[in-house]
Amino acid sequence: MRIEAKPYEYSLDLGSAALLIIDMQRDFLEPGGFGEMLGNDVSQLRRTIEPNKALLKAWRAVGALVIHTREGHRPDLTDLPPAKKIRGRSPTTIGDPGPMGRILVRGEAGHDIISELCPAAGEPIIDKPGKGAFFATDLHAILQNRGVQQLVVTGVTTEVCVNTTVREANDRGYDCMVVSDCCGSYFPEFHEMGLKMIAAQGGIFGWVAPSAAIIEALAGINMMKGAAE
Ligand code: TIU
Repeated sequence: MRIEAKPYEYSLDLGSAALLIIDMQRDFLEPGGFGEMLGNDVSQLRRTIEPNKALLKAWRAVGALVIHTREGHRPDLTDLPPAKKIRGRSPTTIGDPGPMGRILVRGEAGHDIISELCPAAGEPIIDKPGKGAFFATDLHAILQNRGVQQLVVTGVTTEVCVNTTVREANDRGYDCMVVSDCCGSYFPEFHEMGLKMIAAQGGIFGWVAPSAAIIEALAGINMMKGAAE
């Protein structure tokens, strides 16, 4: 399956591909959450919800693997590096009571994935303590066990957790395609540069494509499946 992408077309093989949705969590995206509390404009992230919903629906329809991630920590904060706790000098930091429970703590409401993209039964959820989804998680093992070599990556934020994860994946040998309108940053210029950094130098970290190009290709598969049934 050929997808129009930057820097050149991506050859998607659904049998060895996973859709990896990064950190679409209430604390980052919802008004009144941790992200907004820090003064960020959550509308920059919320514009990714509808494209993610559409891509997720199309991806599920062809029966390919979906994996979700969440950034957060153990309730006792034993996996929270002191440097991460104090960085930013904010009066409210990770583990403190926030607008939607304790901030970025597993099991709290704000740590949950937004209802629009709620994981379905059987879709692995990776709880990660860092920005990259490979650090201190079993993501690589899960991908290896499922024979995954290609990652279609969406989520927030483009320049932080999406970029970090794609760089980690690239070094582990995965071919990543980042979905431009399904990623977002609180800072539009970082989003734009974050995408450019992926596809620069002949695809130094991977490919970038809009969701419409992927959904169109997936629709073609569903049409063929429908005709065969
Ligand atoms: N998921 C993710 O990107 N975590 C962040 O902390 N992002 C920020 O942009 N702060």
